[in-house]
Amino acid sequence: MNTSMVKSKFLSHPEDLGVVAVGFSGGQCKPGVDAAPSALIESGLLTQLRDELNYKLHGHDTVHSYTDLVPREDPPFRNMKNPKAVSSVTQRLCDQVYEHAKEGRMVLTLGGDHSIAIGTIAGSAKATRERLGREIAVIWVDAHADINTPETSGSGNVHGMPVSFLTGLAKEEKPEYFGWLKPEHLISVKKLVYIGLRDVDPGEKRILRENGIKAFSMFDIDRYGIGRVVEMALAHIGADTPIHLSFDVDALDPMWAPSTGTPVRGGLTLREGDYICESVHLTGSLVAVDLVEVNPSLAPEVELGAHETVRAGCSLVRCALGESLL
Ligand SMILES: [Mn+2]
Repeated sequence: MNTSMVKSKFLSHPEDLGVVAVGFSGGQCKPGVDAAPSALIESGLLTQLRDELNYKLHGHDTVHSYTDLVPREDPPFRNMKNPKAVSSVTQRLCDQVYEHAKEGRMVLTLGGDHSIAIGTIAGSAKATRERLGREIAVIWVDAHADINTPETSGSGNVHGMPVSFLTGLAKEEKPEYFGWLKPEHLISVKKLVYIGLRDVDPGEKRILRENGIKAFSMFDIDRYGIGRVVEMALAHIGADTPIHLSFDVDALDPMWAPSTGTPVRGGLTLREGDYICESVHLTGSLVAVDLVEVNPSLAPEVELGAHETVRAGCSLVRCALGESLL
């Protein structure tokens, strides 16, 4: 048993934690984010989850690099960079997450860039449909909406597109370019909630508006406070829905998490980030967590920036998995 007093509503083995460490950075152009899982593990995250939160870990002894899946030639397709690599890595990751989730375990994925959420969310959506006959909700905590389609994206980096593929707003038939995503892998735009947005492209603003997607930006957090925002986000999802939390460390202000590929000022404090994770844990509805975009090699001008970012990431994960202050 873990020490948390919260009873899980949807996991048959809530004390079992499937860990998938994803050393992959192909969804964007800056090397280093693939080193995050090792840095998080070396700083003691998994030991803490085992010894302090009493989880029984599964799959934690390997950091996956997926080098066998990265083709020598991978030219852009529909404006996407490294499309074949990202497609096949996320497809494999989908299977990995699915294998844990179908056993009724909590699943923790350590990224990696945010493109990997295509795989993690697809895997947990499929397993939850099969196991419980339910759709999952997704809480996407991020400075960015990551909902560009290949056509609206300026950069072509797939880490800015995962939500459009997961909601079916972006479609592709060819299996080697995300055509492996089937209806059982997808999520509803109605069960998607953003928290922390502050750098949203014009095309993405249109997509959010046209699809009525619930999004709480930093403006809303300033206006209502983090407590009320999380309450409204959870009310939107509804009490009887399994939750997949996808947390991009760039949601935090660069003051707390400078070592990330696309930092944006004016973000969440570490406590606000922890609070989101603590609150989601308290619902008892959490079935999976992603922590992404920690890049220990990027820490411009900030002494110990990488160390601080890794520490912040560990804190977020521990809070989501049941650590409490008292
Ligand atoms: Mn992101």
